[in-house]
Amino acid sequence: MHLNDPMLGRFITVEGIEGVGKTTNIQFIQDWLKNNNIPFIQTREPGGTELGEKLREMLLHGGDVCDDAELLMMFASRAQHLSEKIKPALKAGTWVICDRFTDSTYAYQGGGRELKLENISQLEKMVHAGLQPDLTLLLDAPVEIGRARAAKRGAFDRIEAEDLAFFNRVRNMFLSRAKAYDRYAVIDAAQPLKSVQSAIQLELQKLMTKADNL
Ligand code: Z5A
Repeated sequence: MHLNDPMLGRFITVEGIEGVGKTTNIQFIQDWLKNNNIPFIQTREPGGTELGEKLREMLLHGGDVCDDAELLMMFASRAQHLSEKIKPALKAGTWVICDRFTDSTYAYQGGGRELKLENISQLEKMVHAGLQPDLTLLLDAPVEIGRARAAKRGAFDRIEAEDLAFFNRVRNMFLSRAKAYDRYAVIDAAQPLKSVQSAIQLELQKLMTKADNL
């Protein structure tokens, strides 16, 4: 979403490779919003709606899914999510915190799977032309660190089972997009959690100041 449009809620997305601390830090963001009396919803992709959660289950734990089907399922989940949940919340002035969004599609299906970026861009235009996050927090850490943290959780899902080269392509795509778009804030997620959260808090304060000045 653009800061000067009439939708009042702010749209925050949290991105990064697996294990960098998205879930942990989304909890921190929720606490910060509560302390600042800002109404919000928290959601995730793929998922966030009944249809999206069914697609998520098939994507992460189903059998074989070919690369093009994977791409289209990510956008099918997103189209439903935007229509049913994200846009109504933003229109009502509610902030939305979303665990992953279209930047993940560029990173995983574009970078990781090496699908054509023009096709992703076409789908992005079809599904959410004119709507982008106000702030994208990219939690960045070397792949080895993220994987070691994620491994503590147990068995890998269908996408997590990819190799290091795949996740390095994913990370590089996130970093190259962060250079291209001002809405990104890159947070060094290899630091101790307290330092990560101080950096996130600074970004939230900047966003709140911009929203107050509208
Ligand atoms: N996907 C896609 O391919 N295309 C798309 O368009 C979209 C998604 C939208 C969804 O997984 C999968 O879908 C994902 C991309 C794909 N697949 N992969 N891989 P997800 O987002 O639900 O899950 P995930 O990325 O695998 O996240 P995760 O493993 O749950 O990790 P996390 O949420 O980033 O990390 P965490 O659970 O908060 O932290 C992991 C551990 O590290 C935990 O023990 C923490 O206490 C610890 N931690 C966190 N921060 C720190 C610091 N700073 N220091 C030390 N320890 C820490």
